[in-house]
Amino acid sequence: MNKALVFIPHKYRTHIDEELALVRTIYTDIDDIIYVRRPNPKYYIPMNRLEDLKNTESDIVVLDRLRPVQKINILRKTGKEPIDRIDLILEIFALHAGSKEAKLQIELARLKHRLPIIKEAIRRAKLGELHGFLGAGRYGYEKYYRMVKEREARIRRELRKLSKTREIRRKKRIKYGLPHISIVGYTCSGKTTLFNTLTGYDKPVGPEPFTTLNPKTGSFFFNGKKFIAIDTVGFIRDLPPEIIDAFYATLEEIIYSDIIVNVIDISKGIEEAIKELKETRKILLGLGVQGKPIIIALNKIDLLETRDLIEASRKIYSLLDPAEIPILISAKTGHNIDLLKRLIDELSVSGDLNAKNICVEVRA
Ligand SMILES: Nc1nc2c(ncn2[C@@H]2O[C@H](COP(=O)(O)OP(=O)(O)OP(=O)(O)O)[C@@H](O)[C@H]2O)c(=O)[nH]1
Ligand SMILES: [Mg+2]
Repeated sequence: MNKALVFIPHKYRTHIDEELALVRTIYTDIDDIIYVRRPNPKYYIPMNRLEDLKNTESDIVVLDRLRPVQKINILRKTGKEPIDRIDLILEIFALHAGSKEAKLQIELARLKHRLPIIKEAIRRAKLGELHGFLGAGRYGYEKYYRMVKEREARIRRELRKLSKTREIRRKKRIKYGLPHISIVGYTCSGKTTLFNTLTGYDKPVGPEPFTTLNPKTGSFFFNGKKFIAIDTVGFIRDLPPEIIDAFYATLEEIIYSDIIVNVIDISKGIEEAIKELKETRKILLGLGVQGKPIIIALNKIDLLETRDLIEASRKIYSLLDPAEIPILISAKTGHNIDLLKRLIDELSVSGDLNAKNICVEVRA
């Protein structure tokens, strides 16, 4: 049984469940949750808590980015290497990675996250301050550093090869002129469920974050035409840049698609749905997605009462940009999926004008 003692920055207090879901994916138990209002520059963790940590059996989890110097200071003080938010996300990714490419991407992100800590260890060891971390003295660290750099270069070479293969496949698909639909959105919003419903696949779905790490392509027919659907890696708030970099290659599929379906879980309430909308927009913009029609698929409507649904959807519709076209669906029950297909079909031929009329038929 693995337990976590969680330090969480005050800024995450409004969506603590989402952050704790990350912890619960790896740990069976949470020992305690401690809010940190003003992180201590040297240790991050408040000084009055540090002494207790020497005796705890739990892992020290800090749901924030720890600077290398803070990590090493905590290690020196408590004898335990803390896990920060990036370590945690990478751990979850490692659990779910199936394809060779995803595994390499994660290993690369882990190495990149580890390098500054090794550098700091080398610096400290030179000053005679640190012995034994990673089982090494100064020369040991330097050797380890070189090994890590060599491994990093090898992984990059392999990834470049894999990315070329994917590019060739993508070009082939595009050559046949089939419309490409990227299914994007927050983690757990129901992207894979929708992908399965559209394509008839049976890809794993699940309530824990980051079930999907391998982008998957499938096809479906509507109106006698073939469409290509692409399932993608979920987004989260404050997606660490290391991870965006690592998954850029897989998220690239989004940039080359004709239509984007942004799946938003509307069952958790308006506030949450608006947050998901804002976060996903930010990430799409960061990826360079512009000028494409975006379908905002408000998902899991089977979990809401009609009255709440009307209220929530009205509120969200009022926030949408002209390029964002809303539709209410249940990926699980299949409700309005034919309507979604019609919408995709319209958008693929005639832009968004006719498509907008379809959205009037909100709920059959
Ligand atoms: N009630 C209900 N549950 C749904 C619906 N769509 C998805 N779910 C559930 O939501 C959870 C997450 O679904 P996934 O399809 O795995 O979500 P995802 O967006 O692919 O998640 P990641 O791959 O982890 O980013 C699962 O437990 C699904 O069964 C829906 O329309 N209604
Ligand atoms: Mg998924």
